[in-house]
Amino acid sequence: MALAQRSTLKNAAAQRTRSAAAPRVAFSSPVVAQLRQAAQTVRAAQQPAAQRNVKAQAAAVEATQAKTEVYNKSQFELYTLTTWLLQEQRKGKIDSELATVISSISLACKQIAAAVGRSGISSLTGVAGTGENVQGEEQKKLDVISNDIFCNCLRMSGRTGVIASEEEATPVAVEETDSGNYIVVFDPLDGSSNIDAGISVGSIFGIYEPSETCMVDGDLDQSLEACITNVCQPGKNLLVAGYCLYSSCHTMVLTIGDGVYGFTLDPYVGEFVLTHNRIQVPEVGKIYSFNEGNYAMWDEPTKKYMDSLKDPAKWGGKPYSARYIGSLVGDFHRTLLYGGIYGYPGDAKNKNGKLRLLYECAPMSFIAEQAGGMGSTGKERVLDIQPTEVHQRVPLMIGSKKEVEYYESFYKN
Ligand code: AFP
Repeated sequence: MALAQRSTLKNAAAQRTRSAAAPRVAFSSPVVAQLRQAAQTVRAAQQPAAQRNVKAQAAAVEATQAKTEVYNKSQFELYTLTTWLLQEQRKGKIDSELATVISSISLACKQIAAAVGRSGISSLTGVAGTGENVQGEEQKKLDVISNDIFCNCLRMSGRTGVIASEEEATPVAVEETDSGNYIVVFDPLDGSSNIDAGISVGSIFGIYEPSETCMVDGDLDQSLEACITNVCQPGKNLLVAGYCLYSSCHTMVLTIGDGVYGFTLDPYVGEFVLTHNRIQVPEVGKIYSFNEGNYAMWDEPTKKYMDSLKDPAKWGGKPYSARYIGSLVGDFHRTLLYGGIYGYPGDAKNKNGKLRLLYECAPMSFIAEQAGGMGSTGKERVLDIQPTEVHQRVPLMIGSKKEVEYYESFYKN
């Protein structure tokens, strides 16, 4: 496909200035004192034996201990996302190309975290003035900025061939010069209606291998169609899925199909650091996260299910607790760590609910399954659904295995 034609496929908005707080390294005083003491005792231990008095000899013993202690504590040892990716590469679980794509996404998330953190100060709150996106939702300034950041990082990685974003009407082919193999689907800033109140938001992404080439020389329509075919893959084909939660701390949760790992952004070092090793969602959890404002529009099985959760007689006097942020990444992250269920069912107005299959439900379901949980529409496994369109919506019930099964049971009876 000609370069000019490829360029017409892309629809990224103009790049905007970003500013980030300059990271500062700060050591707490007890740590400094400990290091000084260790250095003194090491110096004492290095003196020739004859010059040492009894006190110095005691210090020598202490020095060995102090050295060992400082080392064993490993208080300055950081197991970063980069280190983790290198280890997984060494184990043969991913190749360097895929590691590069994940790294470029982590860079995008760091940039978005900085933009979100400073949004109130840098006048990044409010609507973009670009009108509605393809979903019919008004774009916030940070929606546009986050989409730009994601597109730029992926393009510059040189390993991405096609990108599909919530904020783009159609999938975008990366220009030939920067193009690579992988297909990346993403929602750059989910929950952005929360942003002006400083409430948690997040980015969600999934990575696929192309199912066929997107390069159809000279024919723009055919190229676009090939891009759509490539992007419309069932979630069970995902190689990688993840999200980044921008909140009181910024956490990237990731699966490459072998367990789920969480990395928290260390603001002083500027790196995601491994903090959650092999996350397992509890099998049960008495927290539900649904927008109950839609209750009257739900179907009978969903209403009966919801009524049952609130019936104290059914649960030994203590019904389920409700928690709902209205930000999928935040609600899902809590569900993953504490257990329970997040649900966005279909209703009389929107029979497939609100959430998008490709870049919300499928990646989150892959993560849930990898953590021992489930992702279902209530009637079928989300990862088995073959998408028919890029922005397709499906109902989503996700979280603890037993809780999702309990929801499904209302459709079976
Ligand atoms: P926004 O990005 O427009 O805030 O939508 C967020 C979202 O897609 C998802 O993050 C929430 O779980 C869901 O919508 C909340 O929808 P309701 O406002 O209808 O509860």
